[in-house]
Amino acid sequence: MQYFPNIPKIPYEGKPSKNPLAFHFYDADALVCGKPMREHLRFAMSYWHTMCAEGTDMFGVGTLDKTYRQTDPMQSALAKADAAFELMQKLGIDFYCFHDRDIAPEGATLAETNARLDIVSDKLLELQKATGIKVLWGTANLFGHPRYQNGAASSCSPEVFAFAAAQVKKAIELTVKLGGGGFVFWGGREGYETLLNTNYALEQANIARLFTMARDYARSIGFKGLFYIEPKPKEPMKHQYDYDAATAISFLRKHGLQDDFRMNIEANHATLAGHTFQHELRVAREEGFFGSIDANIGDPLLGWDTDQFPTNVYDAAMAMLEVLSAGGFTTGGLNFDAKTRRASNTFEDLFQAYVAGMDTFALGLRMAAKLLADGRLDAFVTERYAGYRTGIGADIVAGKTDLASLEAFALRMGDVSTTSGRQEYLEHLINTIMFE
Ligand code: XUL
Ligand code: CO
Repeated sequence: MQYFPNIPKIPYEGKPSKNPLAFHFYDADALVCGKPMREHLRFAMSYWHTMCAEGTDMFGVGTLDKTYRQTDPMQSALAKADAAFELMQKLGIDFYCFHDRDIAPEGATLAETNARLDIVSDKLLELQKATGIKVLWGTANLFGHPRYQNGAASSCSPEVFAFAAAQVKKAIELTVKLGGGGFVFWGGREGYETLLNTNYALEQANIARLFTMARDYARSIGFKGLFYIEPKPKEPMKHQYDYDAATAISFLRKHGLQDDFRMNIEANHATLAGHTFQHELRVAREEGFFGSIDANIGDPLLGWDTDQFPTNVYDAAMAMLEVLSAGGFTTGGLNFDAKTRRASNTFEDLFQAYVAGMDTFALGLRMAAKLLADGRLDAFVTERYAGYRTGIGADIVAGKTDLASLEAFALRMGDVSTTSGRQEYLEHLINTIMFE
C-alpha cells in the first residue's frame, strides 16, 4: 500500500526542466570534488516535523492529518514508519533522525512505553534492511511531557532527572539497535525562565552528569558514533544553557567530554543567537567540534524558530564552504529540521519542500566547490595575514616576544601601516564566481 500514490519517485531532470517535483541541481551520483553529491550532503529526514507535525500553532489546530489512516496510536505509529520509508525512498534520502517519542506514542508506564518502542523499532530495522536507509542520529524527547516543565537534567527534581536518565538510556539502546551514527542532545528545556528560582551551578553540573553517564553507558554497549550538542539560545526557555557553539564547546571541555561530543549546528538556532549559520559552523570547525547540521532557515523578521525549509542559496553556499573546509561529514549529515508552513497543507507541499531544500544545498555545494577551486578567497585571507609569517609577526606567533620587546620594536618602527579589508571587493568576487 502506498501513502503518497500521486507522488512519483523524484527524478533528477537538470536545469532546463520545468517540473517542480524534480531535482534541478541535486544529481545524487554526480561527482563534485571527486565525491558523489549524495556522499557530500548525506541528507536526512527529520521524523518529527515530516511524519508527525500536523501544522498546529498556538492559535489553531492541525491542517494536515498525519494519522496515516489509523485511529489506534500504535497502528498509526507502525503505518507512519511505512509512510516514512516511502517518502525517503521517493526523495532519494539515505538517512533519518528521530526522537523516541516520534516513533512510538508514550504508554501509561515507562515499561509500556519501552515495549512500544521495541515493537516499532523492530519494524524500522526491517525497513532499513529492505531499503538500505540508515539512522543519522537518534535522540530523546526530554521536553514535550509536562514532567519536564522545569527541565530534564536541569530539573529541580531528582525524580525527573532519573526519568530523563531512563529515557536517555532507552533512546541510546534504540540508536545502537538501529545502527545510528550519532546521538543528539538538544537542551529542550535545559535553561531557565527566571534566575529568581534557579540554582544555576547545580543545574549545569547535573547536565554534565547526565552527559557523562550517557557517554559511559553508550560506550559500554558498543556505540561507536558521536554525541552531538545542538546549541540554541532560547525557546522554549527564556535562556537555554547550550546558547551557541562557543558556549557549548567550553562546557564540554570543562567537563572532559571533548573526545566524544561534537556540534550539531542548526541554522535557525544560529540566527536566534545573533550569529550567522556560517559563524556557528566556523566556530565548530576551527575548534575541532564540527559534526552535523540541522538544515533550515528562519525568518529575519521573526524572533522565533520558524524551522522553514532552506531556500537561501547564499547561506547554503557559505555553509557548504565550511563543510568542505572541515573535510566533509564523517558520521554527520544534513538533517532537514524543517517543516512546511501551516497553510502548505498537503503531502505534495511536503515533497516540494524537500525538493527545494535538497536542490538548495546541492547548489550550495556546487558553489562552494567553485569558490574553493577558484582559490582567490583563500589567497586573499592568506595574504591578509602575511605579516605573521616573517619578521616581528613570526616572532609573535612563535611566542618569542613579550611586552618589553614589542615596545622596543614599536619605538623603532615609527608609524604603523594598515591595509584595506576590501570587503566589497570580496562580496563582488564571490558573486562573480558563484554565478558565472
Ligand atoms: C528544536 C530542535 C530539535 C532538535 C532535536 O529547536 O531543533 O528538534 O533538533 O531535539
Ligand atoms: Co534541530
